[in-house]
Amino acid sequence: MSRFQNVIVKAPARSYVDGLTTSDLGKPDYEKVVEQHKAYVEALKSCGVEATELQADEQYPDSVFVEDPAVLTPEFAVIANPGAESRNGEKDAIEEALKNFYDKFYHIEAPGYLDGGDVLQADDHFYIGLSERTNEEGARQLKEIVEKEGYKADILPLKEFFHLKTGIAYLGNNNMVVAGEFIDHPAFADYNRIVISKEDEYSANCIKVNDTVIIPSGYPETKRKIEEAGYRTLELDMSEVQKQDGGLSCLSLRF
Ligand code: CIR
Repeated sequence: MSRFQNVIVKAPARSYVDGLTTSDLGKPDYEKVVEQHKAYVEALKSCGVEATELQADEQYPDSVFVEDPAVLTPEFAVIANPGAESRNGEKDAIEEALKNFYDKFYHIEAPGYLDGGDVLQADDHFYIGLSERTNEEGARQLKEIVEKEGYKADILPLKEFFHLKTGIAYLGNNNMVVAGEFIDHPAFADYNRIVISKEDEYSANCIKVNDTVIIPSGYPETKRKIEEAGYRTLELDMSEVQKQDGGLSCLSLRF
């Protein structure tokens, strides 16, 4: 798994508290999400990356979730076409920011829709989830782009998870963290699976940043399993992010 040198993050707007959510965890506390976001950015920096911190954008309540408007590889950037109408315009600011780092861009075009949260890269293989946000045409376009660039790609219809990466994370060295519908999914049968129980499902959305796996706090079993697999872990309180259906991966683009 290649090392990351950069991340892009975006500060939460005050309008964050009115963003999209399906959770019944209550309204997030703005001051608290600002603190949690700062801790997140500090944690990323402590893993050895440079952080580009974009200003909050009140017009887009969910724009803190920068993972969704783009898919990045070391060689090229794909500007996604986010499937939620209220989020679609987020892609413009992300493309602008990425121009400082990339020369080669692809775009997912309507009638194709795709959220970056539905895309998992494991070495030279992309897994693309079909969800409420990513349709077959969007997934097909991404598959065509990455295959043209020499990667492999599989499209997987999701049964329960909101986004593909809600329930799965790749740690490198063939180690895959899996929960729910992915535990026995044939697409992941050849990986060393680190299985997350139903009650700890939220912690399946973790991120490996260089030598550290960042996990949400409050999941001692997940921490133990990941450390047993040989990784150093770092825990972050994600309560206000979880309330808006977000997780650790959603809050940054890492490249
Ligand atoms: C949304 O519904 O779009 C946001 N409230 C949450 C997006 C989370 N992103 C992700 O899982 N990649």
